[in-house]
Amino acid sequence: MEYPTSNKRLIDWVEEVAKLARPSSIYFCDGSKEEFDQLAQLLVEKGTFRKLSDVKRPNSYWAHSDPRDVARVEDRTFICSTEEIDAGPTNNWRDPSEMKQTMNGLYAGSMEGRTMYVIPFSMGPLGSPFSKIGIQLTDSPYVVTNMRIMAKMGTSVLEQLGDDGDFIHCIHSVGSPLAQGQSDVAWPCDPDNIYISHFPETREIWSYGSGYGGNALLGKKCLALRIASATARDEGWLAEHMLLLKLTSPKGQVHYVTGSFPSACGKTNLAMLEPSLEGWKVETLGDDICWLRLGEDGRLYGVNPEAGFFGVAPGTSYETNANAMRTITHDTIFTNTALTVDGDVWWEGMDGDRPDNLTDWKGESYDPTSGKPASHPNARFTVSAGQAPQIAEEWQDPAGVPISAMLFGGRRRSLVPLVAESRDWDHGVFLGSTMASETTAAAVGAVGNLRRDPFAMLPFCGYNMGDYFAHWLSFGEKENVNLPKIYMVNWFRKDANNRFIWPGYGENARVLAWIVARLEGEAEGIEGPYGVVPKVQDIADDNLGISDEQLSELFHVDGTELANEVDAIGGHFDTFGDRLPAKLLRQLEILKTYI
Ligand code: OXD
Ligand code: MN
Repeated sequence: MEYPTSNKRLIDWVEEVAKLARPSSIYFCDGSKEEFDQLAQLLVEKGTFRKLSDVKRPNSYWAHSDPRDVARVEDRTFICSTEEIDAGPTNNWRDPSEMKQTMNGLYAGSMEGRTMYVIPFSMGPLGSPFSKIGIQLTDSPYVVTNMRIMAKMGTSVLEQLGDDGDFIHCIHSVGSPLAQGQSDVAWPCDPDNIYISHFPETREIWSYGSGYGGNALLGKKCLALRIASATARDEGWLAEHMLLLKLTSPKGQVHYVTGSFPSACGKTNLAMLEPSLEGWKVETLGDDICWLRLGEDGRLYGVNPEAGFFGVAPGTSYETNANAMRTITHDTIFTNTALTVDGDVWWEGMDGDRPDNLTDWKGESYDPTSGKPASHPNARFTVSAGQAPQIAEEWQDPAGVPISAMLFGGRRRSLVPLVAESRDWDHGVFLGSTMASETTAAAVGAVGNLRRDPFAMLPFCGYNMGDYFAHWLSFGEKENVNLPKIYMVNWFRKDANNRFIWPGYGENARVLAWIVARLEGEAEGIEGPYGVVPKVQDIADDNLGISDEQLSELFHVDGTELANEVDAIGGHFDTFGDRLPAKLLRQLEILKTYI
């Protein structure tokens, strides 16, 4: 066959995988709009895609998955380092050669009757020192269409790779070969045999059995977080589960801010915030992943390595996230939402009443009396970031943007203040390493229901998390650096009646405004166990409608609860054994002095 590249490493590998998986043809993706349209048409013919109404949602498609293939599968996600200790206590470990043997068995003939697509893609702006090139081989045209939105892909990436460039090898098969004459299903997969395997030492990703989201779009969680975090440790940078936004004050002060939040803590909403405060502006650079490098001036520079948003649809409305709603009015792929009779999409939490005669996310006629939601709670939209009205113009700057502040957050009904500025870098890293979030909003009895999710990276760190903490601390040990300030935030404090005290959403701009005032040396604060917190008058005014008593509750740290937290952190730290940096234990000792 004729290849559109003379990169021998690439050609040899494509041929090797084809020999094993035995696709009926091989196709190199050029990344063009025509190619996308042709694949979308093919998916419509196969029944995977339904084209939405060109009046309601131009150039958009609806898909629904196999009900057994709806989300990332953490228990089927593996870090395959030579030594188990290098994967650490938070990851599933497998020996690399054993895993390859198992998966070679699964890949044998797994693409029969299908086309193997070759997707050259770049995470990060093409040619930027931040960027990494990957090649994904996949037998899923659904994946190709989503990858075209989520990453830079196609001919320009092949050109960048050149004749001898190296790349991250990514193999993906849905694991559903077709015998001759066998007709296909709309969502092929092999849900009983899913493997999402990472080989950080050889920078490879092997995925089998799932066609969905982070399991199958290998540039995202697999490459840009798990493999990139390990690469970043070796190369001296950071690959983080962070949003990236640009904040402009009424005085014209510009600050770039990142935020790490576990899932279901409003990360996409914050990235796309419409401030409630007059004169403030928020623009988006990224909603999920940020790569950070030190610049020559000693500041930390960030880029969003992705090109699109793969956002959760349910709960998204003009009220909660108007910018997201404006972004997805056209050229969007929806997966596992409900479908309306007039060819539009719908989900729980969308503005207005639920329309009649919906098709649910399983493709069946929806019965409103069933008590079940019409859209899957993890239903998604895939949309190009470039079409977001609030995208910052510099979002693809190859040099990245200098970060002023980093927010670490979680869902905590008590204890953790609305906002606190860490005392120094080590304290900030301590706050990140002890981040926790309540698994469900309805859970009672705080401590027992908490999941520790350090830096919101629990499912995404590609190596031993103790070493990851040490890597973060190492930035504070460098000379001539001017690192961002780290803030802990918590929008989710509740009162005695179990009601949220803080209104959140657009009002979170008040917290951002206080942070800018701190950065500019314009606000004082009060020192406490979590660092410096605002004076309440600096965060609230009469427009907010929260009593002074409630406001002070947002910052109250109860001694008994703090003592319990210190014990819980001790237990959390113990799991890392001798890989836990001593500096973090020192920080725990400091926290104890506040009990
Ligand atoms: C995501 C996640 O999909 O964090 O972004 O699960
Ligand atoms: Mn995420």
